[in-house]
Amino acid sequence: MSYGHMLRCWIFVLACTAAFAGAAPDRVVIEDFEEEKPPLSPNQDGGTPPAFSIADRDAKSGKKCLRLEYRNPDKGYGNLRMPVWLSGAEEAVELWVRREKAEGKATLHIWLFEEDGDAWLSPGTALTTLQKGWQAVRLKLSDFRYDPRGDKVKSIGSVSRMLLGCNYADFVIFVDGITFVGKDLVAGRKKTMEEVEISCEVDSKTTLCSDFIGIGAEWNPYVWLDVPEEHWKSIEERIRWMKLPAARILMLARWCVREGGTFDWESREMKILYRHLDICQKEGITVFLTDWGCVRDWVKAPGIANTADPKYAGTIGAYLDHLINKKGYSCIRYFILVNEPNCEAGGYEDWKKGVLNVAKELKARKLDGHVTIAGSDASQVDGTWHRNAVDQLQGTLGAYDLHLYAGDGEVKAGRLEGRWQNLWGYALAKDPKAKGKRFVVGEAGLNDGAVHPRGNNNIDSYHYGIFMADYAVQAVRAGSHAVLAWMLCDNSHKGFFWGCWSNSEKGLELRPWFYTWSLLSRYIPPGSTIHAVKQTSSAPPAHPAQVRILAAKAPDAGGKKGGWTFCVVNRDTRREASVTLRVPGAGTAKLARYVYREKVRRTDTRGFPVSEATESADLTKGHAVTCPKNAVVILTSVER
Ligand SMILES: [Ca+2]
Ligand SMILES: [Ca+2]
Repeated sequence: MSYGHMLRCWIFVLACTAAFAGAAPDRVVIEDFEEEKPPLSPNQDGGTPPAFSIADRDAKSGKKCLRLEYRNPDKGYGNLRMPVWLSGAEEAVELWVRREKAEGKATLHIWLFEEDGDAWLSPGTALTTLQKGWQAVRLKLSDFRYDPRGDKVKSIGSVSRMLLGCNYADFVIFVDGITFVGKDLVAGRKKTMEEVEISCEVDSKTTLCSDFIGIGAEWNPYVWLDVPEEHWKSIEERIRWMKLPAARILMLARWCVREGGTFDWESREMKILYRHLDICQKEGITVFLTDWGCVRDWVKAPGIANTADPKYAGTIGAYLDHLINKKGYSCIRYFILVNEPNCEAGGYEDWKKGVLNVAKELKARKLDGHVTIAGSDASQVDGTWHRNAVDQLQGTLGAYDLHLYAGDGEVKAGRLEGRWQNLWGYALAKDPKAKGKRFVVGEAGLNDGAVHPRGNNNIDSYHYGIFMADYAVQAVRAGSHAVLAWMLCDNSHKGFFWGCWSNSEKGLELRPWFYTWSLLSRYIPPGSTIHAVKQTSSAPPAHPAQVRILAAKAPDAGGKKGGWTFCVVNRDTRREASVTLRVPGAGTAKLARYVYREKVRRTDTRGFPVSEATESADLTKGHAVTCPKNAVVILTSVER
């Protein structure tokens, strides 16, 4: 064959390849190990990850490659992690591997982990069987085994990390050119990175919740820590700026009841409680007063045997009478018997008896028209307690409340909304009067990183502000009338780190999540109506938009039409969202725009959020707003 003929053949082959280019899979190198610092870190999973370094000779692609030196521990594994993302078009992972040495059963695995912890495991590559020199290892995603370790819902599009998994025996290998392969992969990955366009139509006829109470917080009396006067002033200023609509407040019978059933209304603890209630009364804050219980050692009160003891209800009746009638705290609108009674009341029957006893007391004292009993207040939405409370105490409970510290995976995936819908839905189905009752998330927080009851290791993170906004949006869209964060201020308990700000010893420092929580607290006033939002998005189905929107209409007041507040939560960490908000018939509005993003957030000298702009919006036509990736935008025409 002449050289010319060979060349013609090659041209023919290239032409054919070009003609069938649509059928040839794309290849995208996701890591070539050309940087001094590879994006790898030990995976904290109890194994012993390999030592790794960048080798700057004999690379397969580019100039450098990765060297792994693995010493197999007794546990038989060690993993390195690196961030990756999938567009849905990936069909295989390829990598180059060159063996320096490998013992016996030495094996390399590739793991793909979803954000919620579900995993996908590749077939193993037995390193001793590899030929000498660089070898291509091709792993088809369809051969990966699904390992349900997270929420047990397959969503390969949410994969956020890859592990280089080392197993069974010592080895030293070089790795280069980790590549995804797939049909139309380049276009798919490009599409996945593009800004998502979301069109939202607020359905002003469909009401998800009316007569809203508000986004509030737990604010327990400062009986365990001394708070300097200037800090009291700052705290009051913050509460006032937040227009805090609702607070759940701890109360103990032992603070006022004495041996023989007498009362001391001027005890140190009661005086501190009054100070909190004074502020609530002055600021118009709805109080959920919670008698924390009488069973556990630190809450036991003289003369009270257990939750079912009529003396317990008698004491509660006496102090409510004192607080409301004598002291004038009409802000106490709800009473909760025992914090998380599923854990702290001494059993369901005792608690049920206790609730009925308290109801009788309130009636006898003519307080039943003023104070509503809320319950069950069970922790982690204990379904049995909730259902029993609905079934057996619906004639007594005027509001339903439950606690839930949610996992970030559940919230990010948008499943929290359905969970609250189901819980409130049970009450709506079984209690004919539930439509007129309020549904309250009595304690809301993040479970990941929680050190119950003291704090959460993520509380200082930027992410906490995203999580809590997303939690609130979903819980409210599910029909909750109030979402109370655990908690407002670290001064409430010694050594706690759960608040919107740290305790006085640590300088009362505002945490990032104060930003979103305070805006939701301030701009969704009591009496608001929450509307359904019809959302359509340009995102590909394999990579749905992780954007949630809350639309709240404030009540008309003083002859003025109530404004709108929109909260847009973008959980997508790669894509901005361009959101067009439309409210048919709403006309124009001046919308102040607040943006919670990681790098820059506008605040005043006190640390309170400041809007980035105020824009004239034609809501009837549609108003477009960009929400950065992994951020929250709050738009409001509510004036407060
Ligand atoms: Ca390389
Ligand atoms: Ca999953």
